[in-house]
Amino acid sequence: MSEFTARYLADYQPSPYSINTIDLTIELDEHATKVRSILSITKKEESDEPLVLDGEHLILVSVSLGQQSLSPDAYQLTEQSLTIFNLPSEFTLTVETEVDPANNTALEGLYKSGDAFCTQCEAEGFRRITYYLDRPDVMAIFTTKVIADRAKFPQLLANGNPVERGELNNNKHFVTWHDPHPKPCYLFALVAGDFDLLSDQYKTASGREVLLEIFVDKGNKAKAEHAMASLKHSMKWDEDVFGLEYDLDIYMIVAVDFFNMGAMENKGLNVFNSKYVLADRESATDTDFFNIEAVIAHEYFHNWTGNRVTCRDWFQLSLKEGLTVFRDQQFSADMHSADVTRIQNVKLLRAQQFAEDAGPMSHPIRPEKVMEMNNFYTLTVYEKGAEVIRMLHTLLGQNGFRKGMDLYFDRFDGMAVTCDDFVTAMADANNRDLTLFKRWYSQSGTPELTVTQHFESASQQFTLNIEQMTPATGNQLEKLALHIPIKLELIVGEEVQTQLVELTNQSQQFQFACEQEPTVAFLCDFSAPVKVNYEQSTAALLTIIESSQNNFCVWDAGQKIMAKEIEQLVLLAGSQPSRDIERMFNAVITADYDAAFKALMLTLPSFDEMTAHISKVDPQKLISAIEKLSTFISSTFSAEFLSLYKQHSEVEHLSSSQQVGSRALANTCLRYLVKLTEHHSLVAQRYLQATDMTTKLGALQCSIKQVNDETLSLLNDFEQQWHADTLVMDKWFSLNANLNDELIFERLEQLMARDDFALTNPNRARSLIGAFAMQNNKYFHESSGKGYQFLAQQIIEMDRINPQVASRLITPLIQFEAFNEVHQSLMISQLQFIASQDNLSRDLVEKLEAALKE
Ligand code: B3K
Ligand code: ZN
Repeated sequence: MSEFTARYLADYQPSPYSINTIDLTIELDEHATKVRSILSITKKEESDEPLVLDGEHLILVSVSLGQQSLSPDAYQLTEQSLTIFNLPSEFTLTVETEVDPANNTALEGLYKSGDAFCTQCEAEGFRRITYYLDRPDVMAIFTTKVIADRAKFPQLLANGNPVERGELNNNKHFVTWHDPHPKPCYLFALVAGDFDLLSDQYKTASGREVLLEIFVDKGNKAKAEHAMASLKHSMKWDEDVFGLEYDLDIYMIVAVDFFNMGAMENKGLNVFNSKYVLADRESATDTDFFNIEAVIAHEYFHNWTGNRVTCRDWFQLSLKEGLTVFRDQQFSADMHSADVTRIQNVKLLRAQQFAEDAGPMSHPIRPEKVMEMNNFYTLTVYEKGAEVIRMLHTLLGQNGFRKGMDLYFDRFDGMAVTCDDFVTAMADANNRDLTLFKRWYSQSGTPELTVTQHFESASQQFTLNIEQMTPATGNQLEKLALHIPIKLELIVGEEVQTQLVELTNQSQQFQFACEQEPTVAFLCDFSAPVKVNYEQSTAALLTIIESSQNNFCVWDAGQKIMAKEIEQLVLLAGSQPSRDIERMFNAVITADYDAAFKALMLTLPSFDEMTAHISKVDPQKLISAIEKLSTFISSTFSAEFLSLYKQHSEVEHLSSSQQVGSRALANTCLRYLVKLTEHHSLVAQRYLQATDMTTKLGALQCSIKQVNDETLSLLNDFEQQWHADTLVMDKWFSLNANLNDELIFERLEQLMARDDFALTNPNRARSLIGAFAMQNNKYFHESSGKGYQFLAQQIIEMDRINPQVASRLITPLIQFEAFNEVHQSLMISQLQFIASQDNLSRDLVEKLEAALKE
């Protein structure tokens, strides 16, 4: 398959050239945009090495050295590069290129989103705009002159501050931007369009005024208010918690509909998927509001962790991403309930990252081998990376962590550095030896802890024996012991002792003085990204639910009871739910929790969380087991659910955060109630009465899982009301993709034939194809293999349009090892079918090779 080569961390070499300044002039045109780039370049030391500039999908118009235009025999041009020989120690190079933004469906480099022009350069998109040293350790000062038609593109934006603007011939105008901070080219951005603008101001702690601007499609200005408030909260939080201020006079965010991922932290000019900017009560859910705040914060926090201090090479991606995810998680925890936020982080990690780490693309948070960099913007680099930072925070404490961050910025501001540099700064600032801890950066796979306990009543000594083992992963067979911080509680009656122990060996014993044998709440706050095997009785788990002071452990104990039940139902055909589940639900339903936490306590582990738990599971058996358990719970507790539901359906009198909790809890109760025919009518009732999107969508989500005559008419009603709102229609497509109905495959075909469906729009494609493959487990894993076949066909088509999106869609197929043999072989045959196609992208080839390597 492979005509593509891999790159290795071990081969890193600094560039022999540095670029001091780059002056860009970009004259925008749909199909023939002209880019002139003037580079001032220095050779770092005397050598004959030629200058090799990266460039792809470019038309080269001219190259000049100083005033001298170079003839084609003075340079070498390939599909990927422009090489120039015999260069002096300092020189100016002018390169003119032409690109075709309107046909750029990969959405990398310069492209069109609707009527606007925008860019996406991370990881290696700048080379689709001009020839350049496209690597993060080459940092230059950028000046960008943008030229475009005045009427069609009244707003012309780039990084930094605007320094000049004026009128030109042919109804064109220009704006020149200057960014005083040297930066790698992946942080370059340009936007041109005709937007509505929401402006505001922020005064920094040191008293500087910063202009804040959010650009959105015409008519959407009011929907940017929440994003603006979130931005101001983020700026304040980073000053308060880390002493970090913003460093330019202007901060701009542009929302576009066509975007490969969530958002991008370009210096001073973030470009966002409109999904993470636009919201109002009628059209966005509570989760949307939460996510917008988190993504706005994430991109803002990158200004220090990513932009001021950046990555030496792309293998170090977690340096900025793990750290910035940790920062945004801490911010969300401070803005909302810390416990609920933490539980949501852990759910995502266990459901998705554990699967990635057990699958064929398993890699350490600092990968060592990469074929296509875009394939490594993963849950491992981001979410597990954030867990690794969190462990440092746990080991060093808040103050120690802050000291380490301060030293990191003192040492490395304005530089491109490595993960190792970061951990060393943490170690030096705290006088700690973190050598062993650094293994987290090079070892892949999810460690498993096996815990046993022993109590000696004569000596009143309690012993915990903890062993660690990381299973071999595709790229690594040998595993070493890791440094693992474990928070735990020893519970004896009313008394709760909190401990932090550090596991550094394969196997270790920890002793505690206790008058009686305690119940252990293990891994409080999920203090390490590990799996735990610890045989605890249901009675012990119920004690934790009752008495632990750590809400993560309270929640996790409930999850363990439910997971055990599901596992029994899967493994023992014909078995029935046990009394344990009744005891647990009794305790939880009557407990005095806040509503958001109660909703989590009442929610069963998901299909994805369970596949990480039961090896080689038959997906259909798993689905039936979850269904059986939830039906049992529904009928056993229907009266309780009904009364909770009623109590939490009236929310007007509550504070806004209480409303969020109540809506979540009412939706959770409704999901149980709808399993009973006598309560079906509640769904339409709730849908019709709802005035906010969380409630409306909650009702529809119940309806599509318990399909009846009403379901399609509710979906039609929703479509009628929202057909003009792109983001809400994405939700509608996802609802359809999740229909629990045998006709789903016909339905998918009909939906894809609609005028408002297009594979060129990533949000829309993900909302249908992605939602089907990742959420509609019953039909995606249908035993005939039809679901896999559907996905494979879409991936092949998508790959010709947008390789990055295709490569993300393939995730559920390559993780076949989680399932039983029948399903595995059906999945593998679809992967082989994809692999047999011609001209596959590097993105897909890398994953197919990993998945099919035997
Ligand atoms: N840094 C970007 C992600 C770029 C992805 C490139 N395929 C967004 C973020 O993590 O903040
Ligand atoms: Zn990021």
